[in-house]
Amino acid sequence: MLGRECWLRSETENYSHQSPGNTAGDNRQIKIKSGSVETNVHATGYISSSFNVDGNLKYGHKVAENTIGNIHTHFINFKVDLDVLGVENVFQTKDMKFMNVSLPWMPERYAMVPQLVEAQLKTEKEAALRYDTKTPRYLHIASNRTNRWGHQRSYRLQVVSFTGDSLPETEPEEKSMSWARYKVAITKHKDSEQTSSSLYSQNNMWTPAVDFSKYIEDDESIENQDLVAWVTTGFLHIPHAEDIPNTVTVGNGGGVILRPHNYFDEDPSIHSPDGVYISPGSEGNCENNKMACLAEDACSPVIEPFTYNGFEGTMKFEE
Ligand SMILES: [Cu+2]
Repeated sequence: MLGRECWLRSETENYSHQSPGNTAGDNRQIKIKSGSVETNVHATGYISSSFNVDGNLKYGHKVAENTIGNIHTHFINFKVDLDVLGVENVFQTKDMKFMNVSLPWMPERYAMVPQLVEAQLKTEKEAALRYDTKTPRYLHIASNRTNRWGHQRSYRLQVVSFTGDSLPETEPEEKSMSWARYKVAITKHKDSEQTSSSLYSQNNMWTPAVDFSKYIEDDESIENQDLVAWVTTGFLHIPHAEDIPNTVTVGNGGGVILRPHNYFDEDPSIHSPDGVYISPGSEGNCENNKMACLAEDACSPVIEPFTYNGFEGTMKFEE
């Protein structure tokens, strides 16, 4: 089956940073027909740089004559307002733990067997997963309705991120990006909590227009509520020679993938109209399996050899 996707791409200018950094971002949203949606942001544009003076190399690498690329961080916060089969949802986590189990066919021998660990986090404070803590590997917005196999229908938030420390909370400026304290935070949807930050926060970082941590302070119940997930991604940028002339996009980004997880009864893309089913014995059938007929089916069209006779006869210059 063809892995067809829908890509939406846009460019932003000068997204907000903890320290001045690159001046452009490449935003992508990819819709995949298995029901997944991936959204990510990559940095590009000119690096954060400064004039190289003696002793400056502890702040970055030299990338050109008299120029160093200053180390800085990129933090990106996504608001994921997801409703799974209606607005009444719960926040579920899944992971595994090893259990020492006696082998049924050899009871005196033991083996470490991975077992499923599931939990439901019930309040906003519980569900504010701090960046410096170990968090479960699977995070889900789930419905209490079940699929054909009896499991809660959910969408998984799979976070792609290489963020590390943000500013310490003791720094007064940190309040303006307090969303970076959490890898993921789940809040009850409120019309007054539209965004995790504000354009105006950069004008007054000490008493910012929006302080995200306040959304969590009231510690409301997130059980069977309309939920919003706030996802922090990003990376540490140590500019290097290959960031000249422009920041490399590859690997310099962060994003989140929303994946159906027991939401369906099977992979829905199997019902795509362009799906092809090849039954045993029909491997050589050219109609369904084009790969079987590559010898007959040329990949590129046959085109007349290219000839060029200059501009003679096509352009006339009058004296
Ligand atoms: Cu950067």
